[in-house]
Amino acid sequence: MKILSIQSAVAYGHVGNSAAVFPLQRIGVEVIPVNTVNFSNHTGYGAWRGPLISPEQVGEVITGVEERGAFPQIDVVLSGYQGGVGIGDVIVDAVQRVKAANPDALYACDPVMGNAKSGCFVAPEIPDLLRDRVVPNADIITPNQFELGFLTGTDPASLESTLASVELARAMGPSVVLVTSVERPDRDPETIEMLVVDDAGRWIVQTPLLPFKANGSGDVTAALFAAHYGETRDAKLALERTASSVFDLVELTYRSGQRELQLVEAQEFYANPRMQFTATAV
Ligand code: PXL
Repeated sequence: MKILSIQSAVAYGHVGNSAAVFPLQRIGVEVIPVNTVNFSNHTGYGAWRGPLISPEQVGEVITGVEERGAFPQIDVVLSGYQGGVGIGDVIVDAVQRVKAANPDALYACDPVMGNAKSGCFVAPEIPDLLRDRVVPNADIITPNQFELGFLTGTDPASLESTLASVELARAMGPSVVLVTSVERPDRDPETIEMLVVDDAGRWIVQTPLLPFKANGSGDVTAALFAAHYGETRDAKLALERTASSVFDLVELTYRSGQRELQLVEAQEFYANPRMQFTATAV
């Protein structure tokens, strides 16, 4: 399995490609990382240094990869946080060129905008760009419930309204929607849920709620799900593997008392997920 991953990179800590690449490599995926920013650290600290990489420069790197003859072997294109406007068009263009070289390739888009707690944490133009130009070209999207609401102009809360919003999102283009944090009002308050819908069915999984949110956990979730789905085309299995690995990663991080994901420490949890959670059909 080969994944072209177009995301941010940070020197200190783990978000974007700096969160996605190692877990993918650890499960045996050959990753081609193309970086869209080169920051010192994630923006959650409120201060950071280092450049955005211009859309032209990102496009140049992708074209160079194409010139090596890599595109026919790419199984999945993965994108996440978009540092600035302009990158979206570069990603869509790369997706179209990869699909021309390999019609079976999938595009997995994590439409990073923000979350219910913090609101929108990307540049104000990004959400419209994701909705109007990027998501319609995706096969897989991995929004949280807040992002799903923005993409579809709805306010999903209950399981029923979340499933309805997912169908609106699927009508925009993607056939696979993973909602990475479902917080329905009637859930067990000690749990958090992830939900996946594809052409074959709809599944939900509960994991214990941890009193803690580590930046980058969504990036690992999107990357592992894209790899497992790309490999198996089995949404239930991909969901269970992803939930298992990400829960153990975040729990290990929580127990460590560190702010940054303990990405390397948790390596066994990606390679051999414990499969401690079973998804149920909904
Ligand atoms: O986790 C998403 C993300 C990606 N890239 C950068 C970020 C963040 C979130 O904080 O700051 C640079």
